[in-house]
Formats: sequence, C-alpha cells, structure tokens
Amino acid sequence: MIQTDSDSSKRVAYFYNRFIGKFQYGKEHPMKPKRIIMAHNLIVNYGLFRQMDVYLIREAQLQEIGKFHDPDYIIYLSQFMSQNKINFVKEYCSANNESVIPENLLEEFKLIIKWSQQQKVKTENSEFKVGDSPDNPTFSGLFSYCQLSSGASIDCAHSILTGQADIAINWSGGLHHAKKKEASGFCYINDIVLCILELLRVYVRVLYVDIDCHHGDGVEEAFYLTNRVMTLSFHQYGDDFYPGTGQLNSVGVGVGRYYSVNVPMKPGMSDQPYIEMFKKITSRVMQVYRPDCIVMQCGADSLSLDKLGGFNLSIKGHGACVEYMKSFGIPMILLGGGGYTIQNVSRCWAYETGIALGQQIDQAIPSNDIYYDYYSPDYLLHFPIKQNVENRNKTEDLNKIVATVYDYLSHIEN
Ligand code: TV1
Ligand code: CA
Ligand code: ZN
Repeated sequence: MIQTDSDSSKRVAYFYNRFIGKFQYGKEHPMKPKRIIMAHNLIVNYGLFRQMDVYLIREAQLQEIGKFHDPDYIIYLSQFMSQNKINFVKEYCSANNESVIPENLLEEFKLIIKWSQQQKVKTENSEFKVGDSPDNPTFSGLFSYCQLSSGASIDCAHSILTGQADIAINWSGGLHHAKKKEASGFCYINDIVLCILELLRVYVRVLYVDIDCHHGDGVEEAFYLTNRVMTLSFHQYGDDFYPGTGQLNSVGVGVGRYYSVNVPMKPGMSDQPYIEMFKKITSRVMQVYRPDCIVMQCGADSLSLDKLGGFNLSIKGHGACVEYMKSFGIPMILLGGGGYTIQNVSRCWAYETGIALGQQIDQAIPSNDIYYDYYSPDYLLHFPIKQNVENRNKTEDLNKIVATVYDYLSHIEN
C-alpha cells in the first residue's frame, strides 16, 4: 500500500450492511446487489477498513423517505417489505413452533399503519406501475433494500454535517433515476435526493457530480428549479441510450437556470479525453459555484467492458475523477450507482475507497478473498481495457461542449 497524498488526515466514514448484497432483482436482471458484498470484501481484505470508521447501515424510516417521495408511492412500495417480512415471520414462527410475531416487527407494522393513516394515503392504488417493466421488478424485500440504501446516504450526510467525517461512502447508494412517485432505471427510492436535502438543512450550496454512464435525471429533476444545488452529469447520449434526457441545453428553469449542467457524449470515451473534459468542466464549476459540499455518484458502468455502458474508461481513469474532486478539500460524499460487469465494479470501488483514504492499493487481489475466482485470469486490480475501440467523439465536438458549458456558467453571478 502506498500513501499517495500528504493529507492522510481525512476522516472517512464507510457505510455497509451485508443484507444489501442478498437482495435479487431477478436472475437475468443486470443489477446485482452482490457487487456491494464483493466490493466490501476487497475493502476488508486490502485492510482499508482499519483506517475508516465503519458504520452499520440502518433502514431509513417512512417519514425520512417522505421528505422527497409521495406518501402514496411510499406506502405502495412498503407492501413489498411487509409481505416479505410477514413471510419471514411466518417461516420463523413455524420453524420455531411459535405463534407470536417478534415484538420489533409488530411495532414496525403498527408504525406503517399509523403513518399511512396520518398521511391520508389512498388504500386503492392502481396508479403505480412498479413491476410492469422488467427494469423495475418487484422482488422479495424490495422496500427493505430501498430503506437500507437510502438510510446509508442520509447517514452519510449526517456524518459530514456533524463533522465526524470529511468523506463519507455508501457504495449501495447512487440510485439516480428514481422520481418522486415513480420507479425507473433499476431505481425506486432516490437516496441521492434524500442525502442532498439533508445537507441543505445546513449548507447553502451543494454540488452533485455524476459519472455514471447514464444521465442522472432523477436528481436533476428534483433540483431543476433551485440554485442551491448544482447538478452535473457526464453521460452517454444518443441512439436511444437510456434515459434519453441530459441534452447540453437542459440547463434548469427559473432561479435554477444554469444550475443544471449536462455533458452528453457518444460511446467510446477513453481515459485521456474523459479526464480532460472532466477537469475542464469541474474546475470551472468549482470556481463559479463554490459549493460547501460535493456529492459524487460514482456509477461504474462508465468503465470499459461494462455490460450496459459504452464508455472505455480504466479504473485509474474513473478514479482520477474522484481524486480530482477530492483535491478541492471540501466535504465529500461518495455514492455507488450503475456497474454491470460486477468483478470490475468491486475493483473500482475498492480502488476509490483507497483514493478517499489517500492510499494506492496493491495491484494483486488479496488471495484470501472469497470471490477470488471472479478476478481470474489475472487476479489483478487493474483490468486491461478493451482495445481497438473507436472514440466516436471528435475532439472538436468535445471542445464545443466545453465552450458551451463555460458560456452557460458565465451567467452565474459571483
Ligand atoms: C431484466 C432482465 C431487465 C434483463 C434490463 C438495459 C433488464 C436491461 C435486462 C436494461 C437489460 C436498460 C431501458 C427499455 C426503456 C428501457 C443504477 C424502452 C441487457 C443507475 C438503467 C438502464 C441504468 C435502464 C441504471 C435501461 C443506472 N438497459 N437486461 N435496461 N425501455 N432501460 O432502456 O443508471 O446505471 O439489458
Ligand atoms: Ca452520469
Ligand atoms: Zn448507469
């Protein structure tokens, strides 16, 4: 392990709960929560956990989720927890030959009923379509999964606000497509919006940076009308690539005008041009916006060889973006997101946990890792990127994007 910066004094809070990795969207579904366990195992086996404050993720409560989401939608989703837990309890009771529901679960059910009555939730809900699209299936424990993912992102905000940490990490968060009352793109509850809303209780300006290969539409939409959050997304765009939003000229509305920044790119982006774009844009954003805090969505589907994304970044290139944002020295929250070639996702997030700690972890994957075989044939941290990939972005197109973004940012008053 090599110390890569003189500033090793950054306190890092890391949030984890092994239950998250146990949920399943479905056998064929590209989103695999197991990658969170795999990343965690690397983080443990590389010895990184010893240098961080490791916190157990808790489930966000209904009223916390209600700070952004629609009460009817929350109650609708919560059935996928209750049913699961009721089944669990039934199994538990029959296995133990008992007929009583454990006290804590009973309390939980009572709270849900009480909250839904307070919120005047309609009982007949047909307007929500979760489960209709294969992207957003209903699965056992779905709501618990959402509660854990968002509980961690909310607690990331708290650990920053209380001064307990300089950098807080939740690799199970970053579900940037979820809307106020709609699931989309594998995302049901928007942990990022909930995290930022918590930060806004104290901070005046929050910068959101999204390097997932997809556009961060849910976060952009939530803050489209405000100047207290600047959303900045780098993403693949065109040829019906999901979700189809995030054009260069989507800049925000009203007082939010020019506080949404989009960097749409064609497939094939490799390290050198991507990092150059990233630095040119984020340096100007930092200069004009001067945020109090950065929330970074580190979706790993922008890596080479991803099953869904078409970019061609190496782990070092992806990590260079995280390192660059860290170099501004203001509080930062790192969240996960997409990433569908799971052995590369875990590699990437372990490497970036090292970056948060100012440490460069070894190239050899620790041989005691339970998932060691996933890292064959080389068993190395840095995988070779795809060769002979054409970057379909011309230098002049990229320069034009930078010039346009600079022009938009010039409208922001200092
Ligand atoms: C079940 C089984 C679902 C196999 C979904 C890829 C699947 C996809 C599947 C898939 C798949 C998408 C669309 C189509 C819009 C729909 C976490 C017209 C092999 C943050 C979400 C991408 C990305 C959604 C999420 C996208 C994130 N691509 N196989 N689904 N409809 N949906 O295109 O940004 O990474 O692909
Ligand atoms: Ca993005
Ligand atoms: Zn994505």
